[in-house]
Amino acid sequence: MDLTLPDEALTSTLEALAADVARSAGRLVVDERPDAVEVSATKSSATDVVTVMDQRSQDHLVARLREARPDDAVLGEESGGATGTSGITWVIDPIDGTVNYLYGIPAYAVSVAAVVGDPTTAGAWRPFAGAVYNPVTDELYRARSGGGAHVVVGDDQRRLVPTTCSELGQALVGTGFGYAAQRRESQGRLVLDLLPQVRDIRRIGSAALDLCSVGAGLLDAYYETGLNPWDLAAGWLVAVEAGAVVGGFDGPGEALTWACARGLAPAFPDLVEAGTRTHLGY
Ligand code: LIP
Repeated sequence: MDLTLPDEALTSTLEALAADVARSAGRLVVDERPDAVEVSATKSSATDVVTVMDQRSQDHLVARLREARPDDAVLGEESGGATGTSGITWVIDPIDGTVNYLYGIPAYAVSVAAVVGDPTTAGAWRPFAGAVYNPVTDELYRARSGGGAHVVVGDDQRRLVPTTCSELGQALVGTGFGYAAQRRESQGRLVLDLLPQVRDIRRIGSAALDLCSVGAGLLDAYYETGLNPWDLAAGWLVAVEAGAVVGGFDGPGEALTWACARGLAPAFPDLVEAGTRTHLGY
């Protein structure tokens, strides 16, 4: 699989495009949020919901990306992507943290990443430009390969730096749970194993924001099983470009995605990989 990255000029242009469209879709989902957000459909289970605004945000992103980059493919969480010929695919989550959006919990984001390779196969792709935008806090996380990672809030831009945590017992760890009850039971058993060995657990509800939080030093580590490429694409790049370590069994993917401060590797990945094998049978 050819994972050669575009040159610096194009990478920089596509980072700016990712930031711009993530921000405009984020404004849409906040400014036009219905007073009573309704569930328009369910997917893998009765609690895996889609709202009208998830689809509107995706339609907005696809239209903007197709207009700017007609030869690129688009892979999104909701219906309506696009095929392409350029070798570049946009991997988009129109609202990551949909349940938080439904309940009005201010921890959801629009996630947009340009990648090379096949994003449907773990280990066969990598992001090179991307942005994660929380429209409630107005925090825009952005990154490109070799360019570092930054957070923009209003007119302020700050370079992201992970924590210097190097002791598992001191680690504040983020994680998440799937939409299927049986998977949640297994994930719960894994948390039971971890809890006595780390500082504490945080369940924010958005993998994209969790990964950016490791890059920003708001969490020391994060892991989750069952993620889709759109949940992790841009956050993966932000965490790596900030200087954190990110991985999984064959790279970040559905089987397992983890991220941590450099000082916590290999202790943290070894712990969550062993726990995932034990409780989730990988
Ligand atoms: C969510 C992820 C989160 C996970 C949730 C859900 P969605 O994505 O960001 O980490 O725990 O189960 O998958 O469905 O809101 O795009």
